Amino acid sequence: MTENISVPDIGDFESVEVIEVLVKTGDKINKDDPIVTLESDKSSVEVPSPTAGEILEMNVKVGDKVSKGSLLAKLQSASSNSEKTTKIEVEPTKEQKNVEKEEEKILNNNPKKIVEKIFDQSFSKDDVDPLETKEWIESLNAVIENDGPSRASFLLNKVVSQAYTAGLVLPDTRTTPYINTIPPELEVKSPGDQNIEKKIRAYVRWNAAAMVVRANKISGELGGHIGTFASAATLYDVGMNHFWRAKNKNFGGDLVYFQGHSAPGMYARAFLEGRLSEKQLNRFRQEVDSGGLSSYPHPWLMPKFWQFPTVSMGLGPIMAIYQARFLKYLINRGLLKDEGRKIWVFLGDGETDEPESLGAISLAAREKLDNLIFVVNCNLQRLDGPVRGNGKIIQELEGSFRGAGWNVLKVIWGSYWDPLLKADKTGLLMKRMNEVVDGEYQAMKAKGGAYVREKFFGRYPELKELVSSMTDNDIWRLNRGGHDPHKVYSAYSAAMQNKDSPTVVIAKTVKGYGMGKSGESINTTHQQKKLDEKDLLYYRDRFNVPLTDKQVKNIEYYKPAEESEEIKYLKERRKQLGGFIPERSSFAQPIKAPPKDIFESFMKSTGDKEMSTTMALVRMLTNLLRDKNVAPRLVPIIPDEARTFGMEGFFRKIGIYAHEGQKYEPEDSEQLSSYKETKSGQVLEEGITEAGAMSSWIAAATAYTNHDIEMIPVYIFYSMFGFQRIGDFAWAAGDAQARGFLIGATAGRTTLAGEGLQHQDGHSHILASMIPNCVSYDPTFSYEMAVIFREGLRRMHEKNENIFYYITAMNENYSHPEKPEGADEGILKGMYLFKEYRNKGKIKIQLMGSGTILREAIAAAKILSEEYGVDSDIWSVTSFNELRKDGMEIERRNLLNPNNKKEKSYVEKCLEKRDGPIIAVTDYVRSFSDQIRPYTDKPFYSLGTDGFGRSDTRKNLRKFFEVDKEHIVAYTLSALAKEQLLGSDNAEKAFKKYNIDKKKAFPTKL
Ligand SMILES: Cc1ncc(C[n+]2csc(CCOP(=O)(O)OP(=O)(O)O)c2C)c(N)n1
Ligand SMILES: [Mg+2]
Repeated sequence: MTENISVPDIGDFESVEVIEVLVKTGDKINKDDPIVTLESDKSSVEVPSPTAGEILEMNVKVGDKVSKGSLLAKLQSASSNSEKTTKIEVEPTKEQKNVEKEEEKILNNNPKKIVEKIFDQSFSKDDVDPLETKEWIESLNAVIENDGPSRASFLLNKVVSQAYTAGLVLPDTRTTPYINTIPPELEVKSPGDQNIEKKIRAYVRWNAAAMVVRANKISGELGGHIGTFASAATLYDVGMNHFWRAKNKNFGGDLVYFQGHSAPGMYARAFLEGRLSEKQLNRFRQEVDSGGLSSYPHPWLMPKFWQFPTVSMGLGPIMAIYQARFLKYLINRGLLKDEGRKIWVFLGDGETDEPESLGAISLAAREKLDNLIFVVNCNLQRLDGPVRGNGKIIQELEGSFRGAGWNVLKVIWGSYWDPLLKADKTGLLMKRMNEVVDGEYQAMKAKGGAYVREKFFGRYPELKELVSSMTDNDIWRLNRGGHDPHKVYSAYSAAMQNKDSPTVVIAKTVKGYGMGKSGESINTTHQQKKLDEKDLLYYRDRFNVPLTDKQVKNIEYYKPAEESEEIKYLKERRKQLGGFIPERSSFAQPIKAPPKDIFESFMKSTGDKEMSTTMALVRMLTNLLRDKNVAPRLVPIIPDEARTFGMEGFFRKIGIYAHEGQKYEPEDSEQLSSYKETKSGQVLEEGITEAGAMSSWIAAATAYTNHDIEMIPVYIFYSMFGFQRIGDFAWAAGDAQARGFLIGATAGRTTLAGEGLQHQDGHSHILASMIPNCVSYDPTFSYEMAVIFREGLRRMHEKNENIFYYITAMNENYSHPEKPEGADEGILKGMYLFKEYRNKGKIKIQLMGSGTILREAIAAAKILSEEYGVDSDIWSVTSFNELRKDGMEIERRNLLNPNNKKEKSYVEKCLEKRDGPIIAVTDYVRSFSDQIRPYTDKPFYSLGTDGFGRSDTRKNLRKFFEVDKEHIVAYTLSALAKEQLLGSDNAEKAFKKYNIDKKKAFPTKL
């Protein structure tokens, strides 16, 4: 059957140009293969074939203008029942009618267990009819006993629903009582040997503290922390012994984000495992000569050990959420197999104050990230004092996480409390637990058993009686959940089983646990890094570390013999779990860079056709999606700006990632660029969260090490909301050795015209330049963009260099010239000669420009030549930042080798045979171009956009910031006068001619 392929609905566009014809007569094509590419003034989009078949006739050629309905080609279709392109596969929604059955089914999924009559003792003094209450409770207990907890939960839910229907006001259910979520009867017991584990934990604790104390004997400058790991040791130990599976040839590995300042504990364990030597421990925080251990988790400094930089608080949690999401993305796209890997994240309770820590928790629940487990170590303290002295951080966090849809497991009380809770027939113990605030809980742990008896139990006579047979020491031993390996094991085990939601384990601990007077639960614990002899002896005794007094005084490490049961046990546990953690490695295969022809069209002139560099980049990406090696690995990431950048064509072409597919028919389903969400979607459409988008980018940019698959993330954002907004993430990305592209779009202080002060970026390149492994460019023309992008692919993804690219792209439309012969090398190094004026030949200047302002420089050069007889060499500077790096390195080499012949920087080499002063103009602050001043002895004048932006037309803005062609001409003439190469009257006349107001204040003051 012959079918016509016509232009589908392309939205509001009429008469758009055909810029590529991708098939020819006789070609056999598949459904959805692109036929042509259309380009409006804002975006380009491919038209896919609605069906498979053979092309009989092409009805358009490059340059034709088409509209909706225009005939593109005729096709002999392969099958008669071809589908319409716009048909959306709507995944079935959950049956609404059967909600009740569904609910019951879910609830019944819980294993039927014998449950203690957990409600039978509690009653309230406010109870007006205790008998009636008793009856209710007995009915509930009967159901639990006879039909199981699931049925009981179901009935209670029904009762609660009924209560709401009847208009009753029920208590706030964001939080549960201040007790463990898992009752003792439902705890899963650890299979480990508790005696050995306790010893191992004691040695790890000791060695961690000893390492910090030793470093501070060398110099107090070195710093370090003891109290944090001391509070978290059990939380880590249980994970290390029983849960965290390492990466090996059979398994991808769990990913653990360690809390930054608990690093000493990880080193101490690695020492017992034989992975780190005593010599290395002695070099804690002394990294300058190689072989030291980094202060915190820094993959850049310990690339075979640490995986995730976490110490800038808040970054770890959000990066981990997007890591867990990205893992699901890779699985849903068929790039990784689902092995049930988990992402574990450790964070401090104080750290949860960071907006980033909790800022994305609703995404984790929405995306059903059951591969994600947070462990919040609630030692109730941060650096200066209590986290919530007047409240309860655990309850607050429970409310936030439950509200967001997480599975919350509170681990508040240790096993020693179990008999007390059981014995309390009054309900007062739980009441007291609920009413005490964190400031008091902290003080109790600092002040001993007698104090607890008085302040905690002493509040109610019944409670005082409850503990009357206990000594003060017994009371002191009543432990917190986070220090009880049984409770921790049970919570981790439940977290591993949880389905369809992320889990948070909220564990209560004591900061500086075991440090006694020197730092247990006191406000100064965080900064304690020097223990004197007395403190050390106390610490040894507290954990029974088998060291003599002399060894303690020498602050020796303790490591039992290789054949000891402890070391054998510890190694066996790790062997069972597949290897060591943390460990960083990569077995990813490089991606072959695409053939040159993918970029070839960008090397030619666009003629009269105008476009922005953003559009050129989007076209490049569209072409790359046709390369079989590159296409599947591209991860376009956009924070709700696809339409701004003309990328809406990607929606339908490669789909937007949505773990649940698309449950609705989009409003624009008939259109070519309709909003298509799909489970295998490639685009990460992040919504309005730069921090989230950047976290996704980091996950993708480090997939080569975390998942052994090289990915090519391209994150496109408003350049002003890039480095300025998420600079700390970019720094962490450098540390993590991310590989990928960051595209600062709508860049340039005067190029983004109407959006005004908060949007106009004149400094992102300066911020980017501060990250050592970030390579940055400010290209003007599409061929520059193509050369830079191609090289980025080659360096990062084929040659696996640990660098990432920042490229600015603009939204100003203009025509692009052909690439000058031999320009490639200069484009990549940072500057090349774009054009020379040799008309009159008397006076010469070196004119440099970047981004769209290069075009002002080009226009100024023409005026200078034609009207003032001033010749120029015009340099397109693609990267002042790269030129600066080269200059600094050469200058240093020259200084180090005073006897050698002076080496020339690349800037010097370009300019040495050229005459005249330099005028450098950019759409960025002057310090951007000023960076290369030291590398030339020519007079140097820079023009830039220092100051706050404002909305206006590009023309007015460039006039305001004095970077338009008129200012370039006038300032150049003035510079030539200063250099005594030209009379000053020329400049004065130009100031008049161009109405340049000399009295106007410097733009930074306006
Ligand atoms: C973004 C950021 N701000 C400040 C710090 C400095 N800092 C390091 S630890 C700490 C207190 C941490 O308290 P918490 O999160 O409760 O951890 P704990 O040591 O109690 O486990 C602070 C303020 C940091 N590392 N990162
Ligand atoms: Mg804390």
